[in-house]
Amino acid sequence: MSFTTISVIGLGYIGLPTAAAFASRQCQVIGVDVNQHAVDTINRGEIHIVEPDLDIVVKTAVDNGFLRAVTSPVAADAYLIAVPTPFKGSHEPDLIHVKAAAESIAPVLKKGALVVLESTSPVGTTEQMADWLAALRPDLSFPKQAGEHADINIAYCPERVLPGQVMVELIKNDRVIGGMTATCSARACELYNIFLEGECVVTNSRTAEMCKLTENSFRDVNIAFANELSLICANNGINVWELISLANRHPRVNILQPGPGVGGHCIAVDPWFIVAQSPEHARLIQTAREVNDGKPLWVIEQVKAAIADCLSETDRRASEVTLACFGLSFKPNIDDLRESPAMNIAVTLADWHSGKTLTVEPNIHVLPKKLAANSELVSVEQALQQADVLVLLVDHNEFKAIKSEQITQSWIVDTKGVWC
Ligand code: SAJ
Repeated sequence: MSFTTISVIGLGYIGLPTAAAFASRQCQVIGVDVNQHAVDTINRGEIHIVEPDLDIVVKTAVDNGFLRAVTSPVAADAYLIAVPTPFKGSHEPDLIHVKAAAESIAPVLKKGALVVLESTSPVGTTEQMADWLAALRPDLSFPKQAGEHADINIAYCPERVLPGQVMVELIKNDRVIGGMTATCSARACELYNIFLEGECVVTNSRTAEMCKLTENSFRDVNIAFANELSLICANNGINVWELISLANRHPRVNILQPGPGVGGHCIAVDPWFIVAQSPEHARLIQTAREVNDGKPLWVIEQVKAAIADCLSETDRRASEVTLACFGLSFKPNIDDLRESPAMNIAVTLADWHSGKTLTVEPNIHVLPKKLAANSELVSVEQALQQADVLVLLVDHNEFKAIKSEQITQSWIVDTKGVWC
């Protein structure tokens, strides 16, 4: 095997599971992260993120000596870069972490090494990364200059795992491999085939970069279509969930589900990379982003209207009305509150409402700081007993299990179609 030691740069939601997958196949894996806390946690055989089944794979790998974490890179046969690519300013991609990763591995790169970029990236980033490495290591040859005979092989291979199912999808999903040369692709295939049960499908680096952006933009555009329908249906007195289930009976129609907006770190970000590079052509993709980003504001207006209705029908003051928000995470049955539209809606409502605000989130034990001052974390039962107005923001299993006779409230804003 041409890969004895594998280094994974960035030990987050993608890097750590990937490092653990290689280590579980008895490769020597060195994980690198600038976060000392993450490094210490992993070296104890524990994990600093939440992902089903990851803990046991990491523990076994560390206990058996196949995985260790460090804060700065050491020499390896292959490097996988899985660092964040956020956006900055007006939605332009920020490659600062990719650049820092390239700069950190450059001094330890040795002839024959393979460098794979996994981070979601705008088209051309892999070539840019190769240029950064080439500038720092003039003693080595790179694919752009030396083609198939380069000392260093470089490829792009996007991750496409679904949070919550990472340990299964990492192994089973097909991988798109975009090598800078045929040799680069072949070596990247050899690397992933160490643990992959899915297929490696080869293309060039630019197409592979665009493929990742396309997958998430496809989902965003389709969710935007569902969210737009939900606004149109609300105006016309139509239940959008019934409408979608009817339309989806057509053999060539498959509409996704509306919700309070699109959250997470991928689908709400990646389409902007296409827009930033092709603003004049990416009109549908940009509009979809705007539709999805606008949905939380519409939900907030719906809740304000429900409270106004409650006040006029019960002759009470706003301070006497109790509001309950069900769900904070960015999607069902997880505890991840980052980039969550549900969380933003709950915070805005708790700040705005002069009465009592309750929050139900079965996946957490303490409310985040920005909500703790204005809201109280309660159980499903307490919320159903005390609240006048119910707002369903996430379709957690616990909320789906509530029976219709348990709900006595007249004012309900249900963004996921669970109770209506
Ligand atoms: N959502 C809806 N309606 C739907 C489906 C999703 O409103 O019908 C919302 C969710 O509630 C959530 C957001 O969209 O707020 C994103 O959730 P998701 O489950 O669609 O996707 P992520 O962000 O967890 O993971 C996506 C996946 N991409 C695709 O399915 C094309 C995953 O495979 C990628 O690896 C991941 O992005 C990534 O890292 O890029």
